[in-house]
Amino acid sequence: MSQNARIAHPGLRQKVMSAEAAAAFIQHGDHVGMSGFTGAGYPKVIPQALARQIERANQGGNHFRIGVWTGASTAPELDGALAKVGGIEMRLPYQSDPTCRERINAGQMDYIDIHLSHVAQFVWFGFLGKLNVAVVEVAGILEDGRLIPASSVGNNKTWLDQADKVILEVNSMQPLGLEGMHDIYYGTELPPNRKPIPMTGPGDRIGDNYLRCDPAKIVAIVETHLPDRNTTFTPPDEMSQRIAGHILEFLEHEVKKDRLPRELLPLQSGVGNIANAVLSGLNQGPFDNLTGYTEVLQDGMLEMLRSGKMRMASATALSLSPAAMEDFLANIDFYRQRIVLRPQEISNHPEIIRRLGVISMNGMIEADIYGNVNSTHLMGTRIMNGIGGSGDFARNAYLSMFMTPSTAKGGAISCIVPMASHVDHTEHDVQIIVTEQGLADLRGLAPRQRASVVIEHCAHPDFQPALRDYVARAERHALNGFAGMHTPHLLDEALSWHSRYEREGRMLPKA
Ligand code: 0RQ
Repeated sequence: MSQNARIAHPGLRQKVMSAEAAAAFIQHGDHVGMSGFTGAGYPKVIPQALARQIERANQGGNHFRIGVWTGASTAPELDGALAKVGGIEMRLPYQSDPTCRERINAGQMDYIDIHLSHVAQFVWFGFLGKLNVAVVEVAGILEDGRLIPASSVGNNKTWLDQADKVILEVNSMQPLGLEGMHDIYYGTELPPNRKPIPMTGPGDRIGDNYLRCDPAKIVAIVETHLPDRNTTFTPPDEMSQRIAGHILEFLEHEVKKDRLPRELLPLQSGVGNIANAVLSGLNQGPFDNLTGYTEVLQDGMLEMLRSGKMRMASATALSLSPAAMEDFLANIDFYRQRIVLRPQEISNHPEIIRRLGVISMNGMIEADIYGNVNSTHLMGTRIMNGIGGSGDFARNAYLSMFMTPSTAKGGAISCIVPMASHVDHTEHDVQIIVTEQGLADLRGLAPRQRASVVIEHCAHPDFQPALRDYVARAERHALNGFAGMHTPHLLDEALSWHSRYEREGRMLPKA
């Protein structure tokens, strides 16, 4: 029996076993709900033990594959390990693992890209079938069986509730100071019995500090002492600083126009270096008393909390570099007063995002001249990561911004194109597009006005003449009676930039 003080429930101490023994509870064909969100709070040893079992079974001629459902992206120990042995039949939702990406794009693994706020309710509704097993990392187990959540909450509440069998990893490297930082809301009902979610400010606490799970369902517990992924961010470069500069200038303008209060509105910021740089910019900017209502809390937001620029942040996961993690651990009591970690069905809830009036800032792959945004597919067919929570926020935000460098692959690709090769966020959900060239404010503009603003403010000068020429010819084509003037296009040519890139490695012909 384990003497681990983090497992205070006497009955559950009897369930401690090796990762190999725990993984053996997972069968071929199972749907497995795993914890983990942007490299935080994912199980670290059971997926690897399972991968070894899958590899052995498949070498023996069996066909052992499972469905993997998570909060969002995890790490090499989970997605990477299972994908490498071909153990994932179907993966959902957001992922960012190179091996998963390769297998999905090679047609060897299915992937369903679901809005992050939809995942839990799809499971409650029964839309995805039965959840067989939950594998969830926690920081500890109380004497009464309640669970101290780890560095992410994600869909854990739903996995623990819906799965037939539960396996826990109790990770003693997850700081016990996390206790009290979480807010697990248990008031969600199914339609037609839903009630308003009683939250009016980003820091409101409306739930419990702990996750609940029927101890009778817990079949195995594995003890670990391992760190989260803790990716390092590149320091803001000139490109991301220019993008951040345009956003800051725009926000100041909105305050002057009385369309935003001086302390702005709650900020949501997506994954990656540009998002992080924008927050660093805001940390040096003129605004004080800011708040965050986001899904993933990266270094930039932690810095703002530390400096006092931001007074409160709500998220579903921490995604910190090793240096930021050190600061977080050293000052965990300070941060517990200022951070609330919630289930992703709440951090990304359309009702709350709309009510709070969130300012949403996410990265994109490309935008077209009319303001449709592609966040997920390279050249229209190859998945990069997934839509994540960008759609939850963009459609419901007070202000929805998308940002990207104006070109990619050394200038061979324009990120402003005649027609997006895949659309995640339609022209109806996108208000502001930002590149290092400038910012296009599309609010209140009709499609042809939008095209002009996007090309003149955001496109790289190397691509502006070709984009202007495309629009001029598309309008002539429409005026000659061959197409509509609402969103003029040359349909045979609209995606020719992408197909030329696929053939020749560049979007425009050689001059
Ligand atoms: O490929 O590494 O081979 O060169 O795409 O590009 O510039 O590294 O992008 O890290 O800022 O991420 C949209 C993917 C941007 C991210 C996306 C190539 C480029 C490179 C990646 P290489 P960068 P970033 C909150 C919200 C969706 C989810 C979301 C994302 C690679 O922001 O996943 O917002 N967003 N969630 O060279 C072809 C183009 C390209 C291109 C770039 N136009 N065409 N290739 N690349 N532009 C978080 C969660 O929801 C969890």
